[in-house]
Amino acid sequence: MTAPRTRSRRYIAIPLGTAMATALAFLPNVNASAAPADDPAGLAAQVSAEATPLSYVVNVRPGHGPSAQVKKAIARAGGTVVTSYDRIGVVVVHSSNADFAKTVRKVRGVESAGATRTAPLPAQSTTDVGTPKVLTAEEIADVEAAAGQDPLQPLQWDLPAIKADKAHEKSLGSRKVTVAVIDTGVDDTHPDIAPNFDREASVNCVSGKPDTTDGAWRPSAAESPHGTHVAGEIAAAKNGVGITGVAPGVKVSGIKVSTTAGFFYTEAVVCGFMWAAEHGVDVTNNSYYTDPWYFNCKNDPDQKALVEAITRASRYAEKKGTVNVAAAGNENYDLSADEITDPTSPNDTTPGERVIDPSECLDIPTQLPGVVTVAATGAKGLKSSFSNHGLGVIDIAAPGGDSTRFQTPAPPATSGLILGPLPGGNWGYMAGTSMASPHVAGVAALIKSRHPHAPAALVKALLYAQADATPCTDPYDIDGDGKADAVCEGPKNHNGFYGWGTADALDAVTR
Ligand SMILES: [Ca+2]
Ligand SMILES: [Ca+2]
Ligand SMILES: [Ca+2]
Repeated sequence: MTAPRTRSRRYIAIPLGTAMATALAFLPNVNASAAPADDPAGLAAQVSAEATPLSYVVNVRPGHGPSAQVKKAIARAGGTVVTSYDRIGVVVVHSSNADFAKTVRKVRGVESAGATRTAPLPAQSTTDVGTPKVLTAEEIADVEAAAGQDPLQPLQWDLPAIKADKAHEKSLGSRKVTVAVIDTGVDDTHPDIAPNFDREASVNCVSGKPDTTDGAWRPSAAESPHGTHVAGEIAAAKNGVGITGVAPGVKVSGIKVSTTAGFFYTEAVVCGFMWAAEHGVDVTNNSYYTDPWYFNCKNDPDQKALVEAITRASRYAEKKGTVNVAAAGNENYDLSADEITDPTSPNDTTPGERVIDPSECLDIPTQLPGVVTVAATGAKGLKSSFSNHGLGVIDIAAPGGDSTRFQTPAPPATSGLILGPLPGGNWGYMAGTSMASPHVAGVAALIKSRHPHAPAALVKALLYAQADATPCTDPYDIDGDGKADAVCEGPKNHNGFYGWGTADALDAVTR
């Protein structure tokens, strides 16, 4: 069973009623083939359509695009330019030359260059999707909504957890605010999403170059429901149908960046941030990490180039006024530790175990400067068992759900996971920091609605100042076996589990 990137994706999807261990086993069964064919004659580029090229980012000086000399060097090294983001100096290139990156790094004007994947471009298989359990008609009929609630709102314990229910009595957010979901695609035909969908700000960025074909932002039936769930958590309409999002009056768009097999590659993510920046997006939600490396180490020339490309793109978006919000990850890692053992990378070919220093090797985009890093909480308001943490890394916390056994919600809610829309007009539960990040993106959208001229830095400052201080949980023994499962460091109003605190939707609409 696989979910596009759901597994290690900070956004694991936990099927309804399933234990954590199963959810964490939600891996893409990637049957990637071996490395690109040997090319001793260096001729593969000339027949590149038939070869098995890799994709690269080549970073040059921002502002003018690659010089004629760099362009020539890229071609001479067997590269074909897919697209070029001149303002940030990031060029997306395909090449079948195994030495492509090494060769162009030596060219004057190239600041860094690296392969964005370890599996050849066409080689990934379609994997089956770990679809969360869909709520049945019977389960839906069993829910008794109060006056003024959407039918499934009684199951949404996550809304009162951030005072979103109270906030909605004051404001649902502004139609002038758009949150872009950079993810697996969004099903805008879903009745909870259609009323708030922003087509102008939606696109397919999977190749690294925007594909504006109508509907290209949607997931296919074989692809993950992840992005649709995330979009609904942010902005499901308050319309008498299904659930209510955190900011049900704002608009939401879909920027599809993952391959059918569920990989989020660097060139697609760069395209996503640039699209958001150029299309008036106020907030981006990023519930993923860029594949194939969980951590990108700056002392590796390939990974260094990936960090550089996405740093430039996310910074560019922030300068244009976009607040970038990202999930902290689902491995219960302490991201402020001296070292972490990562057994999962690269995840598109054969992973090897490596010990990394998280101050040198970044989980991107969540650890990039300026990005809002979100940890997950469960129905008891405690850090989710799986949520990554770390003093100085986590900025804020919000509901992402947890095993119902660990954190049981108060009735009438029945599941400790997060309810959201699924493609095909359905609703179901998922959990992960993937689900926490959209709650913060929704609160940021409410702040932006109230302060329409606020630059990104001010929206973030308000987000953190309004968050409800949440002291460390100490000891943290979430499974109750008598042994601590994580250690929280820092004071009440800024610590490694909850950052500045738990997001507050009511303050967002009243202050
Ligand atoms: Ca609704
Ligand atoms: Ca507050
Ligand atoms: Ca324990």
